[in-house]
Amino acid sequence: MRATMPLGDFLVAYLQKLGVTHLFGIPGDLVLRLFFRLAMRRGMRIVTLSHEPGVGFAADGYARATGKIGVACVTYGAGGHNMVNPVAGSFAERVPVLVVSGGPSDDERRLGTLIHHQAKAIESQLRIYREVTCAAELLDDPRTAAERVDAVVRTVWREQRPGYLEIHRDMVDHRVPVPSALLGWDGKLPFARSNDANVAEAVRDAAARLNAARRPVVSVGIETHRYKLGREVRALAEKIGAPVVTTTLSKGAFPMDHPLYLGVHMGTISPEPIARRLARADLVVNLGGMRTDMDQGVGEPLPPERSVTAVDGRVDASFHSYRDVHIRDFVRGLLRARLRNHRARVRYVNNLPREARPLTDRLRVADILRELNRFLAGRKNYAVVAESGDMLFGGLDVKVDRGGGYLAQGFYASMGFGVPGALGAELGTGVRPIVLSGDGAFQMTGPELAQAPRYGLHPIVVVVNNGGWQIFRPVVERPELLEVPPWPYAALARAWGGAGILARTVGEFRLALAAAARERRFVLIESMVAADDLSPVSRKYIQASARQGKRRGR
Ligand SMILES: Cc1ncc(C[n+]2csc(CCOP(=O)(O)OP(=O)(O)O)c2C)c(N)n1
Ligand SMILES: [Mg+2]
Repeated sequence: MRATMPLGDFLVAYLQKLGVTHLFGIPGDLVLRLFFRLAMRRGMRIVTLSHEPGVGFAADGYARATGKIGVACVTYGAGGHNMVNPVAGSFAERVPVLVVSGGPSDDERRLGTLIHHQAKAIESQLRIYREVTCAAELLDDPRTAAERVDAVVRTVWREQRPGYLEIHRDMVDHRVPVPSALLGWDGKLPFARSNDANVAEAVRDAAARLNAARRPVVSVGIETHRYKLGREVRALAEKIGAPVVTTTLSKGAFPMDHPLYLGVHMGTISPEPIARRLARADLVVNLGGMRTDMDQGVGEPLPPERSVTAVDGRVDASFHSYRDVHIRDFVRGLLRARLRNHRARVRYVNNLPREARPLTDRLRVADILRELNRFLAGRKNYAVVAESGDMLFGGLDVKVDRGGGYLAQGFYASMGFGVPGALGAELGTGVRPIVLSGDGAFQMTGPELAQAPRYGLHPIVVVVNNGGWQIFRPVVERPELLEVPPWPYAALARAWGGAGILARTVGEFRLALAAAARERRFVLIESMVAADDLSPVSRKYIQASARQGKRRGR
């Protein structure tokens, strides 16, 4: 970085300092100059996909998997508006994504006519993004532009939420002064600081409750993953010696092969042994889990007197609240505290029927999950990405050993995340993803798979073909409204430059996975199941949600 530089060059240099290796985007005339500035830099690759939702999900998947900021560059209006949904998902699930959008120049705006891609006002897009980001700026003043880039990115990092920068096309080559603090900057960004006295008191309070408890449970939430506390949380759980659960959103934030790991807790719709263990718990220590209806299984929240919750920069212990206590300082404080080890005996809850069915039997959802577990057991270097729909819940029964990673939109639950999210994750980490997707979700963004060969990516995509949006089948009166057209998924994969395999039986699915492991290209396994075959958790969830809807509707 130099004391003054063109804004476009500054942005690239800044992102490189942060260690960003890939940018995701689709160009347009209002962002063209910036786009090519970003793409010209050595050491930074620009990855183009077919549709902006794919771009947003890929940047999000990259950020989730690498722990770095995911950057998406789009054109103004048509492009920016197209990407609102993935960014809203990043906001809801605390993913640090930076959206960079182009826009019309000052001269164009002075013409007094509407400008192509504009919706209501030129500022509309900025206003929309303000709603789904933690910081959003239109960089229209060269004097402060660099400072504001830095401020937005620092907020993104501190809050682990998306940010937005709008750079109109006449600003890209404008020389801007670079704040002197950035000239010798090492590229590191700080997380939020806590109030030390509050931390000490929160830790004392929580430690006393933990030591007095007889059957505590530790719930590991998504903030621990975003704030890079994996090692510390593991050490803390071992020090407490209590069973550990995750939520749908944080699955993968605690190693699934750890002896203290019980499984995913979803309130009343959890698998029986997990629901029972939580019901019996006299204290639940929630480390970084947002309170969402998904985690409570469409049920009642945990009674405060039986919980300690550290999330969003505060700790609530029963009815006491401690402000300015960041999860990092809280976990580290507890690690230093004197804590009793409860020596709980924990058995990972496996919900799937253990017995493999005859290989010639027609494939069912449970077989897909069990065969996948069989495939993954002991293997390294596979990550699992679960799409919304039945697989969001079915995926909860998949066990990824050896820290392979697990990604899903476990709370915002937008369909379409799976394939592009996996492409972004693989680009960032090199770990081969296995995507679990319904046919409906695949019809939204699955065709981004055609991009995989260009980037040397080789995900394995399991498309569960049940003919429609079948998760709703148990609760609708007219199932024909849930149908989607029958795409030739396996044939499409072959046409797009990958391998396509059709699996109708248990044995065919097992062979397909084995073949996929040997294949260097991407692989799509079209897995035929009956329209009324759902994972047991989905069935419970959709029925509980429908009951909730009826109660509220009264
Ligand atoms: C973008 C988006 N639109 C709509 C929904 C509502 N929705 C949730 S699951 C689902 C159907 C999923 O169908 P499919 O992908 O085929 O999975 P299945 O449950 O049939 O296995 C829909 C429409 C959503 N979650 N996201
Ligand atoms: Mg389906």
